[in-house]
Amino acid sequence: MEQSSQKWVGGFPFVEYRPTRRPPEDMVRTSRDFFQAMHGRRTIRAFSSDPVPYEVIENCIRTASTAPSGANKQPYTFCVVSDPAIKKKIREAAEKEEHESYHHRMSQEWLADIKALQTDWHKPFLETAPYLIAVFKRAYEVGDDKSKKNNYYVSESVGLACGFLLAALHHAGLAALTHTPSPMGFLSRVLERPDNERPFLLIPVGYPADDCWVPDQKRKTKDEFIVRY
Ligand code: IYR
Repeated sequence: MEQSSQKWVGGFPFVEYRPTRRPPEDMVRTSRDFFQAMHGRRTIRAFSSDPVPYEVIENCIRTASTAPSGANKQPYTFCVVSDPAIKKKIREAAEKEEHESYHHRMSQEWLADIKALQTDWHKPFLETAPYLIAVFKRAYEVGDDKSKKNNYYVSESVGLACGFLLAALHHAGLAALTHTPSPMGFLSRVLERPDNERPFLLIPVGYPADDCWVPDQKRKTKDEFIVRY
């Protein structure tokens, strides 16, 4: 990306954006290669406890922060947990909620829909994975004078950032799980997050365990989700 000149538009600074145009054949090849690379990503539930350099996690979260967000407010906080005592607390609280969900809260249809994943309320990966990234959406900001300042399209913005994060983690050679123990209020309590933050996703990250198996599931083919006009 090249940044050349600056100018004022309606009283605000603008910078020129002129990324180098690439030949179409180049774009076809690189887009196909990127698709193949991303198509190789799998959600895992069996993690190795091998350590991962913190800088990799930090770089991937910085990539997440490059996603577009409503009014460029970047309405999220990424909490990176490696402390075993905190991971244990998170696991215990998550398993309590998940036990209740699997036994009483989820419908028969829902349970049937996820049967092929062979999940249950046990969540050992919350202690095994070297990092848990707890993503919080910031419903609003609090000004220095304690006034509330709006954020916009918060769920969309945080969802986009999480998509970038998962792509970056995969690109870096790591595996992850998008985990949504429900309800997730315990994350705010364990991590002592402020009132303007709401739990959004819990993402264990690490290498796959030596003996890691994933459901043999197929993705939809392009004609099932692309409509050309
Ligand atoms: N949150 C539960 C159940 C679950 C729900 C869906 I939708 C999934 O795709 C997978 C699991 C759990 O994490 O076990």
